[in-house]
Amino acid sequence: EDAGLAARFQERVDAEERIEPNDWMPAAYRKTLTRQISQHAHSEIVGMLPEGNWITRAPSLRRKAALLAKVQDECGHGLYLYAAAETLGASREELVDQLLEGRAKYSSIFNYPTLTWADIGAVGWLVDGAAIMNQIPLCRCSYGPYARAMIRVCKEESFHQRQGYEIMVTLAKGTPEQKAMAQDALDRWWWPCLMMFGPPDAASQHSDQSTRWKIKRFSNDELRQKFVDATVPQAQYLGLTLPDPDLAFDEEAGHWRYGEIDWEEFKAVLAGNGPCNRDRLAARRKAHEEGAWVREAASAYAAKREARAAR
Ligand code: FAQ
Repeated sequence: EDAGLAARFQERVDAEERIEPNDWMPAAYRKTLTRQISQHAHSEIVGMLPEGNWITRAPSLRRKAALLAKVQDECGHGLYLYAAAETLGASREELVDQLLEGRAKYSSIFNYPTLTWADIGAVGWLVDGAAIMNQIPLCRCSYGPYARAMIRVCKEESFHQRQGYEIMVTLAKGTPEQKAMAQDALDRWWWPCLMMFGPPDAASQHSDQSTRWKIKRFSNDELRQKFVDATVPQAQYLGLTLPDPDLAFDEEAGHWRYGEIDWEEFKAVLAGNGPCNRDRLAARRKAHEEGAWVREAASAYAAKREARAAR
């Protein structure tokens, strides 16, 4: 690769200029962004499944309407993200195949089950809360199409987070049984949510380069800490207990210190052995197969239009 072009590219990044699809970029920048954006897209699409599980069982019409809107938003996010990845030269088919064949990663968090209605509250509050913490800085990512997609995505995620927190408030201020359901959901989702931010900084293989390229603005551990600091007071307001005996406020640093994360569990989930990995991929494969007729009809229509235009 041309050293002059690479140096000029880094100068543009350093000057906070946005890199656009037709601009020169290092092959490794294109590759890492394609990886991150496609993993992010897959997460949105697979992320529809745990919540989709509760649409038909939402406790009221109002709850159902909000959940339905949230899950549809996630589908929309997945589609803009695939489109952003396509601007880097990847094809949608190739990316979807990677997911369906189990060759692509998506967020570990979506491999956990939603066992009760309270899980919908916990997912909105914590999973969307974590997603926002990670995505707000991505609005300033050096790659223009990704940064711009994140602006709208973050606005929608903030509605999702409030939707979840409001469910938690209702349950936590409800009957003792409802409060116990909320506590149980928090107990099960808390640690997996901390894992969403990725491996600890020392083990994060992509961090240094992605930071230099201004894809990442904060490290995995920095974002995890911000999330813990923001979430502890929310749990206190709910009157719920975070399932971490080591959680303590460090007066000097002004941060909540948390206990050891079980990285073995994280690795197992990434290796395909989480509680729902197989179900999630099976559901996506089934949806893809059942949608074959739509793709065929769209292609046939496109071919017909093309033939008509050529006449
Ligand atoms: N799960 O070197 P690093 C949502 C992988 S939010 C699975 O630190 P990087 C909204 C990582 O990809 C969730 N894999 O990597 C929603 C890499 O693998 P590779 C999605 C993980 O990229 C809410 C390897 O480990 N959000 O969907 C995870 O610098 C509710 C080494 O890691 C995004 O994707 C994990 N938790 O930092 C939807 C945000 N963590 O490629 C529905 C964009 C790490 O070498 C309902 N992505 N890995 O094989 C990012 O910000 C970054 O990619 C990180 C990882 C921070 C996730």
